[in-house]
Amino acid sequence: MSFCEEQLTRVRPIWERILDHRFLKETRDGTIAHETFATWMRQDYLFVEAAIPFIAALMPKAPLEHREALGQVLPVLEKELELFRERAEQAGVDLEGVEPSFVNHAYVQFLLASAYTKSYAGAFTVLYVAEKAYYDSWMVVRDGIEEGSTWYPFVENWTSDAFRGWVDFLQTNLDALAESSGATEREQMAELFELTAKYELAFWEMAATGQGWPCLEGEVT
Ligand code: MP5
Repeated sequence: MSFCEEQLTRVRPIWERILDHRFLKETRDGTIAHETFATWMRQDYLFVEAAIPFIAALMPKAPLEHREALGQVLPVLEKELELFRERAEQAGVDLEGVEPSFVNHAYVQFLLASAYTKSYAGAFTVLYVAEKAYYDSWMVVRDGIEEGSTWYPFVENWTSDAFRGWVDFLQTNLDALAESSGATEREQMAELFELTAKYELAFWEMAATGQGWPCLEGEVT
């Protein structure tokens, strides 16, 4: 069994909760409240903004053969931000002046800390899990959402052949990195794998509940 298969099996209880999350099912079924989807949009816009420096911070550690692929992702992420702005305008969602929620803030700090303080293989693990979680999550939504939905362009973005190809690239290369890592390194990768899966679950929950910061609900934007 490859590293990714082994880890996806190990974290299956978390993964199942991600795929079963009401945010995804309600978006698929067209019953999601406009404000709930808007919360996800505002928070994920900040997350994607932070994903750009995360990828950039991986660059100095990346093996030469990964550089081109990582470099090509940066303009893709800029386009993704454009998609958020375009959809926000269409749906009357204000993306200005948004503060990250507690979960979003923690997740972004974790992303950046992985890039700066962990090995390349460790940070690459975080990248793979975040992207794989989005691919699998939006595939759940695709399986039922009406193509005329205002939110459909997000489905297209993360279930496209191009995105699937990117996730496949990450999986193949994460398996290769794990193959050439020692036991201690693999253990760290496994820990980062699980943590990222937990953050992904927490992110959907945050979007669905609109939870900001503990004990400060309503006092922050
Ligand atoms: C992604 C995302 C996918 N946009 N948001 C979360 C919470 N997890 C994963 O990353 P990308 O860079 O938008 O493809």
